[in-house]
Amino acid sequence: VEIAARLRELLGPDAVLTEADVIAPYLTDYRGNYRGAAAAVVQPDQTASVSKLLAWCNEHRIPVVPHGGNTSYCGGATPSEDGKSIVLSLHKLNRIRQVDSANFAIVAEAGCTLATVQTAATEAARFFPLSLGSEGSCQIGGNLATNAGGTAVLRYGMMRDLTLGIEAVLADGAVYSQLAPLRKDNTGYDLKNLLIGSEGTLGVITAACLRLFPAPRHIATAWLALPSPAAAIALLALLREASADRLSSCELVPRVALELVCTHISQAREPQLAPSPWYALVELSDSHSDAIQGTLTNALATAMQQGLVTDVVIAQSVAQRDNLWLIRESVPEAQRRAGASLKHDLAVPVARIPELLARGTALAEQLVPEGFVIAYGHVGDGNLHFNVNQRQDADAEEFKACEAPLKRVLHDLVAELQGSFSAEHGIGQLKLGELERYASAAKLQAMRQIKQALDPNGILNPGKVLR
Ligand code: 2HG
Ligand code: ZN
Repeated sequence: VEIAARLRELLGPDAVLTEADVIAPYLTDYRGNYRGAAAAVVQPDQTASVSKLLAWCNEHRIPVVPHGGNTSYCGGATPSEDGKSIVLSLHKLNRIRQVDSANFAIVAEAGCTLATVQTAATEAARFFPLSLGSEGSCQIGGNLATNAGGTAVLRYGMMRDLTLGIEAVLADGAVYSQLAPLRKDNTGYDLKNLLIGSEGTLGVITAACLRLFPAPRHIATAWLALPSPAAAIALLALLREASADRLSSCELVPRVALELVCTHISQAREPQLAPSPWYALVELSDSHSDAIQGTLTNALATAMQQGLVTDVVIAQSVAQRDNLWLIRESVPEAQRRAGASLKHDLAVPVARIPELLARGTALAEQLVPEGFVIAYGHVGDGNLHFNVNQRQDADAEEFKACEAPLKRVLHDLVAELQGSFSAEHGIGQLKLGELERYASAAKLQAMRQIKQALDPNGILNPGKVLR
């Protein structure tokens, strides 16, 4: 009660929420895996208020848990159970401060949804390429905090690659601000790239200057049937070469994922091609030339001759393209509706994807008879969501008991293949132990020293990333 009263004095009465039913949504994660408690939820609408809040919390050693669109898969925005934390919701810091067409840049506050930023760029005849299934609800602050990836990384990179500058509040309330649209700035340590991906443990990002691109006016999208994951890797190289690297997406979808989407997502329409064990969604785009459609058609003819592709549907309208993307982006939701699942966000060097799939599937089938593998995703980036769903008639407890042993063998496998156990979903509280296990001693020590230097009182999102 006392903390809430002090916060109201500090930030104004409207910025502080304490009613149990109002704050409940901030205390649990999207997947329902974590449940926490908090002394209050605060919702400042200015960077200066975030600064005041952190200075006060630092002085009083009160933990602060930054909170965006709450779409974390790793419990990164859920407070601990002890009720001592303050949840800092950024949703009212939601202005587009500037769209700067000449510099191909946009300055957005942390609480803007990703879709808001995409739309603001489009209205200025520019393009912001980060694209995720949750783009209507996830927020730029969370995208930055987790270095989000998605379906256009292949061509445009992850959030780090798309950021020119940030404004962030450090643990003691100091405001670091570098929002100029500079492509080049070699003046000392890169605080921007240190804070991006730090999941709110080193500072709270309040705004960012993001890169924009020429709008892709010509887009060619196809849904392909493939005999194998190895064919997908060969196809990836063929399409990159044939299109002078204008391939923006290359997503792999197994037959079982398509079937789940067709069963559970009523708006999705199954593409009309011969049944196949694997499918790929590929997209080429060009800001200038409409020859891109012909480039795709010719490249796919070559791919068919080489046996890399067995059947093809090329989208003939925006509605058809939207349907293909709906299928891909609905896989997580279809999986959720189909029942419990064990998720692994794995990355390996692209050429090792077939080995990851073959060995990973054999391990999962052996260890989890109650489940079936549904591995899909950003094959062009070497990143697969290697998920295992519970079979309908299977025993829920037996399935759940497989979680730890399956995780161990899969993460050991990616370590052997020189990969990552967290490609794009972060560490949060879910993967703390995994980071401790797989990161080198040198890396862990440097990370702990950085944390100690920037947040000596440990108030910033404690229990996330590092213990
Ligand atoms: C995607 O690529 C998301 O669809 C979610 O990263 C993946 O649910 C998943 O495992
Ligand atoms: Zn993904």
